[in-house]
Amino acid sequence: MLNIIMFGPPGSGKGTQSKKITEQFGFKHLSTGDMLRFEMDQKTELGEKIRTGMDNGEYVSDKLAIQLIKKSIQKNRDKEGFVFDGFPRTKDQAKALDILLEEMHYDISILLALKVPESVLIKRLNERAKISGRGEDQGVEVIKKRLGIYNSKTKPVMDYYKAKNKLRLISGVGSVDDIFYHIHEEIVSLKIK
Ligand code: B4P
Repeated sequence: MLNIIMFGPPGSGKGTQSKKITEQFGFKHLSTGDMLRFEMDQKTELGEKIRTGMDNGEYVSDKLAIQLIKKSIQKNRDKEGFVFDGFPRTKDQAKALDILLEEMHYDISILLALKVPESVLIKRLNERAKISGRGEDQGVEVIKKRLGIYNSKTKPVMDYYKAKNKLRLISGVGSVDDIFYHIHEEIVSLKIK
């Protein structure tokens, strides 16, 4: 069983590349962003609370993110592997994920961190805003706030996996297929080991 974390700042292409990994290797794609958007679409009290925070560029609570991931892992125990997309976003989420996987005698195989310069991220998210209508992409101020939160809360998660020798850096600039080529190589080398 291989468990992969797709990591990177907002707009780095985590979702885009996770979908390609899933298509190619048949792992289960678990995106906390998608789970949160599903909750928002339900128009429940929880969904509206999530929307307000996300539209402001903020993260949801660790408690909620962990609860969503826990439910999805437990529902998909039979899968060959997971691609975690957008989770963990804090060190507390990383520790919680370790505990959840340990309970099933699994662990994280690798964290693939997409590196993209901030100017490119801002341009991509501005473009995505026109197509997706996502609240958190609307306006450079909100985008910059999200990048600030990423730098303070999420980037340190890389050290957590680096210490375990599981961090792999991947350039997230170039065509989607070229980036995937490097991701594919990393995953294949894990399968061979
Ligand atoms: P996510 O859904 O995870 O989305 P993201 O970080 O904004 O973008 P991603 O990196 O997936 O980029 P994408 O492939 O779409 O998070 C949304 C929000 O949910 C967060 O801000 C947060 O509030 C909340 N949330 C989620 N998980 C959480 C957690 N664990 N804890 C707390 N809060 C949580 O690519 C971006 C754009 O670039 C797309 O338009 C794409 O087409 C384009 N693109 C991709 N690759 C490209 C390439 N190579 N070249 C050119 N364009 C490219």
